[in-house]
Amino acid sequence: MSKEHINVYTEGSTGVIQLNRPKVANALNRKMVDEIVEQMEAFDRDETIRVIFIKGNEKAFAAGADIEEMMDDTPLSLEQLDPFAVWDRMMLIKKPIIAGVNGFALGGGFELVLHCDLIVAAEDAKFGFPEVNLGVMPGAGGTQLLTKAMGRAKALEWIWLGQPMGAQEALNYGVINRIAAPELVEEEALRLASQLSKQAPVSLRLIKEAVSEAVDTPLNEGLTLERKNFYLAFATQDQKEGMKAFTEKRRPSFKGV
Ligand code: CO8
Repeated sequence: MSKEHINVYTEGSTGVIQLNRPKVANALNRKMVDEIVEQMEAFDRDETIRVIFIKGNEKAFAAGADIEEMMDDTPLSLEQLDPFAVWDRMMLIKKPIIAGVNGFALGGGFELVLHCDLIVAAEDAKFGFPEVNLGVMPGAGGTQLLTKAMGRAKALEWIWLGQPMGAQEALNYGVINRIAAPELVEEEALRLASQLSKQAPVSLRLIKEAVSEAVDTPLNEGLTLERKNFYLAFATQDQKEGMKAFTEKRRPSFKGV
């Protein structure tokens, strides 16, 4: 199932994407981003998959966009290529996406992490936006997503200084979810995936949509969407099963319908 720049496999009902350009610290060239998003979309359509897990290797999650590929770009070539359209598609993935971060997640690599829903990182992982050191700035959502995650003052400081942030600091600011020993990151992420796999899939999708909406919309619009999704959950067999199981004092068995 693997492609040129990613390895793809499944662990139970978790679809795994491993970034695979180890010689360049998993630098993201455009083909690789296309492959990642196409695979996320394939997992999103696959009824046997409940959660998507994305990881790099022990040394690097991803060291950013491929600088060599990008260095001769011009405003016009970028406008014609529209390299960020594929990133917009990542925002439309409905299933939970977990990132497992060992080593560096820099620039576009950090932006890829910020597009995920839950982030498990090694205690020695490093996150950062070094673009300022290259005379550019984040372009795949970094200024917006980091600011929404940690607030303006700290986001501005980090993006301006271009220095990496440690995992503990990222955890303290609510940018990531969990820290683990480097060798246990994958285990922890897969445990989280397994827990999520047991939840009602339609509920998970509706919750993801509603929580994402909270970040971007005024409260009254977010509440309207939340209510609509709450009503919609009652159209599923899983709602009947979940509530019936509660009254029968047994564990529910969710089918995703
Ligand atoms: N692009 C291309 N090649 C890279 C990149 C990169 N981003 N990062 C590392 N490499 C290559 C190195 O050139 C080196 O290649 P070679 O062995 O042929 O010399 C190899 O990977 C290993 O790297 P190092 O020898 O430097 O390894 P170190 O362990 O000493 O350092 C670092 C690892 C800290 C990750 C270091 O390589 C580094 O600082 N890399 C650059 C990080 C960076 O500046 N990232 C931001 C890029 S710009 C960006 O992301 C813009 C985002 C907006 C668009 C997003 C679209 C995807």
